[in-house]
Amino acid sequence: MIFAKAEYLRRVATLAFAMLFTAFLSGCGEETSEEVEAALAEDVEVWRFAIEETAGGVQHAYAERFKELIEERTDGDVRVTIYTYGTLGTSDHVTELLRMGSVHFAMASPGHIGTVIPEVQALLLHFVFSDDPLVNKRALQEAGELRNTLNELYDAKGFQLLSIYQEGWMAWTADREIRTPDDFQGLRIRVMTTPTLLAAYQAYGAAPTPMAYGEVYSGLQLGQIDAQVNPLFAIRDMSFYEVNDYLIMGRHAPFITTAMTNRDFMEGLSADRRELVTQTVDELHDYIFDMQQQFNQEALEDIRENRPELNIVASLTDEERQAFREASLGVRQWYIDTVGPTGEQVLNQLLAAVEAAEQE
Ligand code: 6CS
Repeated sequence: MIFAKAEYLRRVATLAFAMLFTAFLSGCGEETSEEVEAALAEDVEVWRFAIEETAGGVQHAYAERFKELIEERTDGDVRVTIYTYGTLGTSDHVTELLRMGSVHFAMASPGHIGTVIPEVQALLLHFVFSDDPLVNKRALQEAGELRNTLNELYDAKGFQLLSIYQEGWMAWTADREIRTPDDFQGLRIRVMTTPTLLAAYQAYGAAPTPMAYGEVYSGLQLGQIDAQVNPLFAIRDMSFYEVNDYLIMGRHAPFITTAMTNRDFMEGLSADRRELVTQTVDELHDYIFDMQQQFNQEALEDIRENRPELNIVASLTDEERQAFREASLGVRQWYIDTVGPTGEQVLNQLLAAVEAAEQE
């Protein structure tokens, strides 16, 4: 009951914030983006693309390439403006702005959009993906049953799902070494905002704390939390390695995100433009897979160089990972019980897609 009230208040606050930004974006407020002003003066169509990460990260690389290709292929008739993390608020705000049509494209990680589309939380469960990122890439790229179900779920909320891709293995930074689920006992680990992530870490005995991305650094610095979990490039870009003494690569889950557009906006485009968007995001699969690999490799090197005294566990042993795998299995049932039959369907379709990709 208390949770329901807190969730209601959170949603009201998000909506109020999004309405404020919509006024700002539609020109009632003072438009600050020089790029948008120039585009309006030239009578160019502006597509707004909001991402959940800072400049230089994986989502930024995706949005930049999308911008480059769209502008080139429309001979400059379309200008894509990218809004990096923070400029339009948190991930929840960005999702609301997309729903309202104030931005046209956005990234939505299941760890956040799972509060709006609960079924997508299947992508957050630990040890459901392959140990091989290339297998996961194939599984997510396939236009199979999983994709059809997710398409419908996004559509029902006013979105169109464009792409699902990996951003690299999740890694833990903490105030202690983590090698067994026992090491998580009482650990206040920051997680993204969806309930499945709370359940995932409670299963290890931790005390997970949902928090917005932008608050994690100060949360660690001020001792409000002891740990957090993100891919290496994000740990570097957000400087989390400065405020935790341990970095542990558990390879328990890849960080997955989704690219989406406002459904009405997409339907309002000409058939050619719709095809252009679809074709462009399809092409970006290979590009972003290579980029995230490169970003994460470079990030580990940068982190080592910037903080040589950081304790790095580059890989848990197979036995250590097996203990986490076993501790995580009960969360699948929790997810099914909480999310319901469509959630179960999504989980089964995901497991089947990974299995099929593994066989290829
Ligand atoms: O931890 C988070 O909240 C964020 N992490 C990444 C890597 N991307 C976006 C997400 O919001």
